[in-house]
Amino acid sequence: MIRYELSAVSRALPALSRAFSSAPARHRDLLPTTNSPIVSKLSFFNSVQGNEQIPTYRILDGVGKPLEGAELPEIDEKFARLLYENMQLLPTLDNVLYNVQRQGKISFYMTAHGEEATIVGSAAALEMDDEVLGQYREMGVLLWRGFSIDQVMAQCFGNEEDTSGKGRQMPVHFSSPKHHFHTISSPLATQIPQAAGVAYALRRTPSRSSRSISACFFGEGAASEGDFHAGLMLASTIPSPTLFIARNNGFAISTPSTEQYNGDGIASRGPGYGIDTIRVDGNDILAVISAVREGRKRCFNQGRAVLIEAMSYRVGHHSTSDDSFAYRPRAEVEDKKRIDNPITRFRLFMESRGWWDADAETELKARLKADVMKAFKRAESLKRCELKELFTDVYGGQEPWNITEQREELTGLLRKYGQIWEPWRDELTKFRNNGQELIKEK
Ligand SMILES: Cc1ncc(C[n+]2csc(CCOP(=O)(O)OP(=O)(O)O)c2C)c(N)n1
Ligand SMILES: [Mg+2]
Repeated sequence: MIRYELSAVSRALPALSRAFSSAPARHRDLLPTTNSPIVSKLSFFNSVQGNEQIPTYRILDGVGKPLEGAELPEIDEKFARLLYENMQLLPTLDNVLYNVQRQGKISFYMTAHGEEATIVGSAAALEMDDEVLGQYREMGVLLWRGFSIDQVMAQCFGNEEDTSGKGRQMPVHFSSPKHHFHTISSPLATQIPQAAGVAYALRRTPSRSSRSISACFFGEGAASEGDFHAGLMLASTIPSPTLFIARNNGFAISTPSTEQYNGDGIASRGPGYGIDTIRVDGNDILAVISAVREGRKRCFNQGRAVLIEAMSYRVGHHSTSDDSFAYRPRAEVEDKKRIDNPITRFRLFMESRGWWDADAETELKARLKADVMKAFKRAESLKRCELKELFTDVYGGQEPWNITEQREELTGLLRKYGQIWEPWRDELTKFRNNGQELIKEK
């Protein structure tokens, strides 16, 4: 389906050895531990593509027109609408929740502005029960799988409907076993070796081995962590069907990607681990779908890891704790928003097929906004979990001594000050049963 660029990197290595083989004094001998051809010409190399950069696979141009010769993934009007609706839902939720954080109603938030095609396209190309290990910007995968707007709100508000963490996780640190979405954890790159382990477990589980892969999302900044190398090493040598999806959005908070590597992005590292690799235009949802579908297939066929580097630009601030205009020009961001907008590109494609028009756009935006506002108002009115939940199921099995000690200390303080000290009295009203179950506990 993907005719040329997909195997570009894997094909580059034979090309390199051909280059060496044309050297004048080539000997046929082999060293004991490698099949590497022996040459007598002193020559260093620093690229997997001769002297060129790894190409970027793309189907749609900047105005949503298919490139000449590009093969479109299988897609009909219904599926296209679903993709578009999911892409539009992300900024709708992001805009509301970003402002809700600014009003002090939630503690933190992270948007996915500019990465909608990478996230929704990947989600759409995976099977619903592929195990997903995300970094933190992948809420769109959950939404694609049926996680509701109410559930998003419950997690961000940490209210009593937050079944994933009972309000004990930071906002956007989602978790949903039902949706095969593993818990997001803040320390960067921890999900990368974990994903290799998950894939290994899948391979060893007969009911899953020929059906599911693990898909691991991470930023190009996280790829600077040692865990990136540990994860790729594991998934390529053990081996295990892990689809690594690097979201290269140009920044790790304020550090531009140019300061994070001296090589050719993240993709150049794949061949070092002997795994099939592709770089894809992360703002082209059709290219992302084709690359992820093919990458997933290769995970099965070869039983080992595949690496995809999706190129985009982080249009939003890193998080609500960041002001990106302190380290990048406002004009650059405005340009990227306009020129390479993943949502606009796909909308233009849909319009060219007669699948979308201005009326559909107006209707969708109004509907999504109304749905998000309704869920926000509802979430805001709900109580938090009963306070005693703070100490339940932190660990499996019997409650360890340190949790018992902390629970008893809080209970004692609440009995003493809970009703007489105003800040605590007010705070307790936000919990279900006003935290009384914990206070009454023996
Ligand atoms: C081990 C570790 N180091 C540093 C941080 C602080 N930190 C949080 S996000 C981030 C940037 C990550 O950038 P990237 O992986 O490119 O993802 P993006 O935010 O661009 O999606 C940093 C440095 C952290 N959470 N964990
Ligand atoms: Mg980044």
